[in-house]
Amino acid sequence: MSDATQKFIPLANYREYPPDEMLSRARQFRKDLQRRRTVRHYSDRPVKQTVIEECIKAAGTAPSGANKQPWHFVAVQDQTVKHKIRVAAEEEEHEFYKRRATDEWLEALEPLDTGPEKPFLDLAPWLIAIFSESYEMNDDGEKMRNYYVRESVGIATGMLITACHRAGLATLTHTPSPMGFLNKILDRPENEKPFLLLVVGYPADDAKVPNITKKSFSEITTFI
Ligand code: IYR
Repeated sequence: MSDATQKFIPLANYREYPPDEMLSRARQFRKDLQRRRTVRHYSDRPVKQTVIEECIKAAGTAPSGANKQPWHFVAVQDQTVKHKIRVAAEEEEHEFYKRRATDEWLEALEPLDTGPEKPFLDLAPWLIAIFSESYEMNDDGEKMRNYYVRESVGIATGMLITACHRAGLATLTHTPSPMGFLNKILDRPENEKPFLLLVVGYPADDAKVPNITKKSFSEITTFI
């Protein structure tokens, strides 16, 4: 057990694998992640809260600037709250598709076939709203700023998506813009800014995904 009065403690839980096992684990994990697709067609089949809890706990292990852990996750399964989120998101999305988006942006989205209607916000069993905290209040009521907030919350979100995938759940990183309505609906304080809305659940039986590919390894990598 760690003693909270000690400044440093031994690195107790690190595990080394023999080189061939290291490679096979890396390869296996890569192959498993390569199966992940962003899903927009969901089933309404329920998913146990304990699974969502485990995935959020996994996300909470993420590294963060000065270990400030500047994130908060609101996991919503309540139908009424999900519907409120849908209505507010669709309002913003109608504006986005009708007015805010540039032609270039709409052209970039064309392969995804997205639009202002977001039925998955009602259908999917879980919506996880991820908030980033640019500052926190200390016990004296002073603002204490956080550091590398977007990087930290981005890493935690990546880990959350990965945890959901490993559990056999599909996700959609949804970013209605602006997302201020999430503070109101979910009653979050002023220091929390919505980062994104993660839709989580089983894919619909007839779920389809866009016929798009990832960049090649050589395009994304340079070894020196
Ligand atoms: N937020 C809108 C538009 C949208 C934008 C990007 I960049 C995407 O990768 C996908 C969608 C929507 O959710 O439809």
